[in-house]
Amino acid sequence: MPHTRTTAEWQAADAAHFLHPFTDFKALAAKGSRIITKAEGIYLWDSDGHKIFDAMSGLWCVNVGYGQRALIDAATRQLETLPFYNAFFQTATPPAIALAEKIASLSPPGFEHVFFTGSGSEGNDTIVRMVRRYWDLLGQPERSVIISRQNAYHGSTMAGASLGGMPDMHTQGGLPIPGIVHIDQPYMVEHAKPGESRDDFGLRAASWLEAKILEVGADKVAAFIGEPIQGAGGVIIPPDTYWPEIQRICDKHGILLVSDEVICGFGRTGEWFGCERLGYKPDLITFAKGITSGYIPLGGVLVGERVARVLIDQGGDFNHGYTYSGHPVACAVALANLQLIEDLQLVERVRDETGPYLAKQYAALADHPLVGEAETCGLMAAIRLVKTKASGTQAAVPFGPEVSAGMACRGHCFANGLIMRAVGDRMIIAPPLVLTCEQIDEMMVLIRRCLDLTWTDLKGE
Ligand code: PXG
Repeated sequence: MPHTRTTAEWQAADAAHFLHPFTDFKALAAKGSRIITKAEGIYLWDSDGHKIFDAMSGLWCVNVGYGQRALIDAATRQLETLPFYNAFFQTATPPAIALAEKIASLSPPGFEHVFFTGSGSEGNDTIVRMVRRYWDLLGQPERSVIISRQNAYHGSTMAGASLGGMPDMHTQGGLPIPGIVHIDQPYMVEHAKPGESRDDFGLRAASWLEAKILEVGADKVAAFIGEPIQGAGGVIIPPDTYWPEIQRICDKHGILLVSDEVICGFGRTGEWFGCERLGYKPDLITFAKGITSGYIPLGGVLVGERVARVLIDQGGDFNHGYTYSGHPVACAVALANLQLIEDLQLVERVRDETGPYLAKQYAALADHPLVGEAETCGLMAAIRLVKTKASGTQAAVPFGPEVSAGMACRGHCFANGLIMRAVGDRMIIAPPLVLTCEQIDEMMVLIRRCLDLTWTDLKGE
């Protein structure tokens, strides 16, 4: 689309007509949106011509970076051949079939079937209906409760937001829906006891699942759902002991384990799926975002054989699906995207090269006076901003609620051409997987500059 208007004109039209997601409409209308007009590689440009380093991959999704010709050509070819046909009424299109086959070939062993949706939220709605249907078919309809975690993000539909553990979402619209309960997140800063080791904390945090199962009654619990690493909650990386123990508890009680890989899937952690990196074997996997690198909306559920066999062999009709389940253009783009991830060896690069390099650079941030912890896993990372650093046995002191350190830092990032997200006092990144080590160096210069500017602002607080 030609950029025929000035920034002020775009902002005026935006304020007059466009209600943005997760936004205070009035405040944004008064301030004016930032208008992004083009992108290439890992960079964006705004309507005033500023170049911006996109350390968030759009919204955790542009894994192959912007401007990839293979994806653009795949979309164009498919639009010309068959822009749409549905997958209802005993029909299918070649891209949807080929993509289901491809995803099954990339997934951990035991996954052969894929259900397509238009987004991650729809994927998690599908999970709710599918796990309940599974237990119905096994003659245990009372097994309908799904256990999730505080501060999880699983989407914004009624079921997605209910599975999520964001209090600000639950206070609007009568959520959560019935049959969804939450346990605490495995976040040491909030929940560790003084002197507790990381491994011990991981086991204790997993034990909260067993306590909840016993409270609800194991014969009433259908599934547990979690993100391998909580993304929108602030890149909370659990201890290594956490997920294997969660797996053991689910197995012990026969409960389905669901891995929401909307962020962690397709290379983000240095494996194709986050569960492989964190050491567990789920029964179901939700995916979206990185499947098309965000070039076009697509999501879905990978269904492991335990559930698939029951749905297929005993299920009859599964009365669920979307107009865009298996959209041919989205599937064609996804196929080109996965091919590119393989050709560029992005998963291996994140695992062996850029992920370890980022980890080293983040470890070096420990000397900064604002940095409580700086942690990474593959190409996702978080810095916790603190008022006073830990010393000896003394824990770090966080900023009080009156100081918004994260917002202050985010403001400096905006002004310095870097997109880094603030979640409370956690500054988080998830850059495109095509990032090179030289570009990590370039990003670290920007991050340090923004931390220094934030420190200058806040050191008197
Ligand atoms: N699960 C996870 C783990 C997600 O991160 C969804 C499901 C929902 O996907 P859709 O495609 O319906 O948006 C997500 C989405 C943020 C932010 O502020 C994160 C997401 C979406 C919007 C904002 O970090 N993740």
